[in-house]
Amino acid sequence: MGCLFCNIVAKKIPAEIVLENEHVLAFKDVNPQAPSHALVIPKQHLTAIAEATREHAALLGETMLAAREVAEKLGLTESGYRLVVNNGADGGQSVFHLHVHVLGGRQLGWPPG
Ligand code: DGP
Repeated sequence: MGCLFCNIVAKKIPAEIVLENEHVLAFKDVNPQAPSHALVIPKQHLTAIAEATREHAALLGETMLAAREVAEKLGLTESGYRLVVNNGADGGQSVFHLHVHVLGGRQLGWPPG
């Protein structure tokens, strides 16, 4: 079956797409933790931020800029939002294709649970 998020990029698994360009895809999280919750992923498979090297610098930049654009599209720029990257077991990562969570639409707590 391969990687779940690679299958979403390949449109083999449906998702509610918020933004797509040459480098990244953004779609609504299937299990939202806030009124607005989207995921931004590089189309190129990268397991986790822990696996990133300088070679991925441009791709990571594209992913972060896309997260900013997604937040704007979701109407979160004025009220504020949070970008989250979970890494590994203690970080709570459950899908091993790098993704940036874009969360907003309510007051978010700190520190996270
Ligand atoms: P993380 O725990 O940081 O690895 O987040 C993975 C997120 O992916 C989690 O919030 C739920 C979401 N997710 C898992 N499977 C699917 C899916 O098939 N479609 C969509 N849209 N989101 C998914």
